[in-house]
Amino acid sequence: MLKEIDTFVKEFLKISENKPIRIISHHDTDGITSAAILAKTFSRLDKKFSIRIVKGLENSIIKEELTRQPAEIILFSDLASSNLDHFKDITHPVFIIDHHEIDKTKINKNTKIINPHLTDSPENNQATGAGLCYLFAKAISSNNQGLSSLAVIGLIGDRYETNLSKINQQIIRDATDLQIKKGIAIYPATRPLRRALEWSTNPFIPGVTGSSPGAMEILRETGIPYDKTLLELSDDEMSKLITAVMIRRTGYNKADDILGNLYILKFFNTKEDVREISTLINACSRLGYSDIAISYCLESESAKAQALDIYTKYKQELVSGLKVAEKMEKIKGKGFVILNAKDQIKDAIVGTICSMLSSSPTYDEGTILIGMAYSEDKIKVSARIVGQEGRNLKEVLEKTVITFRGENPLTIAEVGGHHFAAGCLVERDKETSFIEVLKKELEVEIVKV
Ligand SMILES: [Mn+2]
Repeated sequence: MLKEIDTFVKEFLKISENKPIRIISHHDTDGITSAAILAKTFSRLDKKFSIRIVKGLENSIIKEELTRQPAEIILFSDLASSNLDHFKDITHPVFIIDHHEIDKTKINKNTKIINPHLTDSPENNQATGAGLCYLFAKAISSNNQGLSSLAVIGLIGDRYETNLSKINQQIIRDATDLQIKKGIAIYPATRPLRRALEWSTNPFIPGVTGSSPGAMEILRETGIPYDKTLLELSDDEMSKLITAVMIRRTGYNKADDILGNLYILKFFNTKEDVREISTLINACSRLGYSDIAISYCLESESAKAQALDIYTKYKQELVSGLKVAEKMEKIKGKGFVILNAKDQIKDAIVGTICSMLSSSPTYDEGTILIGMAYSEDKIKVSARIVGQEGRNLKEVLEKTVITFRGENPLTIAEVGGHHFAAGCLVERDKETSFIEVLKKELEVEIVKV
């Protein structure tokens, strides 16, 4: 793949000579770190550029961005592989650095793409958007090797660490500031455990998450000093802690999920847990502060202060949101649960809350969890499934919306997502009628199974 990247770089530099670059990237951690790597690379080259971060590539966005051609050079990162239809008739090249599924037959001569799926060894070349942007940067200049830290953050953000391809191993080797330690996936590994445990929402530890006495208790029980960090634990302490957490999580669906490597990176000149950095970036971006997230990636001190502020509020929202969700009265049916949080849970986190609940032992495998939260004059609907098997959630919501549209022809409702996680927005004044249709759809689906 490195050869393909070299060719791509040459072409890109030639075409973008004397022209500003328009970077369009995805709003998750991988997309943000991708954009940050590109930004740093272009500023080192003294090139003019601008950045747009998007949640998804809607038709209108692509159309709007393409009008910048030919004055600007368009470069997509961590997205666009599935939007090739839109580039069918373009007369100027667009550049894409992405790792998502791609339909080779739709590539034309003006779409220049780096994508592991297009190489002769997709397995070995498996990488994240940020990883590919890093390789792009390194092909431009070996001085960019330090940007491998951002690639590692993207890697953790997209959960690629469990199965490291050859290319990913190489990126990790390049990151000389990175330290890896075997352990339990509680983060941050660099802060006192009494705090890290209390704030651990992923994994969720019953009786400990959100409870200061609960966090103290588990440490007392294992004989670990309260202020020790995960990183400082001896092997013996680490295994005691793992056992204690596992006992509390008995019955959880993905029990072995809690084991994993700790990734510690020197960032802003201090040791930071990469999982924490990744969550922080994701939180800022999802809450609408992608500019702060990118500046944070580029180690701006003022952005760091703002980012930490946003992140603290985000964590408080999560912990209180989980408590609200636990206590809340739910609409329960056979194989499904609807949590209509109204304005008690923020729309930006209702999906995350559902994901967390979907790994709790409270519900049977295959149960569909639907979270609903007000989002101004709309309602955000998020669907998750408990465990690894069950019905296609995108289809469930799509069918619901079709029926709902029958009764409300003017609805704005549109479904996004995939098999295991889907969502939609619906008008707030149609709350009751939407829930009725949704319930019917969930019940119908059960009968069919
Ligand atoms: Mn990605």
